[in-house]
Amino acid sequence: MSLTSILSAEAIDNAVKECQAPDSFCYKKFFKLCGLSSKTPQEIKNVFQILDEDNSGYIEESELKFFLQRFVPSARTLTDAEAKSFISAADDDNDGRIGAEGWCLISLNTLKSSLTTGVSGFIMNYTCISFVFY
Ligand SMILES: [Ca+2]
Ligand SMILES: [Ca+2]
Repeated sequence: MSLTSILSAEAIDNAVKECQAPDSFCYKKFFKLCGLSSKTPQEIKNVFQILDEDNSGYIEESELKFFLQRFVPSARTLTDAEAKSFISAADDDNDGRIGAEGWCLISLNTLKSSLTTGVSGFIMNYTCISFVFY
């Protein structure tokens, strides 16, 4: 499975172009532009598994540095500050790496903030958490 089988190549290009300048990366903006925040929990989980290159079950800082390059090989690496703030946004259990649950939550929270009611966001989160745990 590749990222372009889940997300459109055009949307990925746009998302990567938006954060070409060092320290301009914002995961919320990126997830929205590349279309990840409107994907199903299953697809979001698939993206997580692609990004977890060594199949450790976590996205570590060393993998996150190359986050943009996983989407577009010619993209830049994330700066230390970007990688750290990305991790801290998704690191709900403070172990310094992103687990599937944290990944799902930040992906769907991006969507929730763009909905007019919080109800569907809650249902989406609930579905996602159930999916991760069961
Ligand atoms: Ca990993
Ligand atoms: Ca964590």
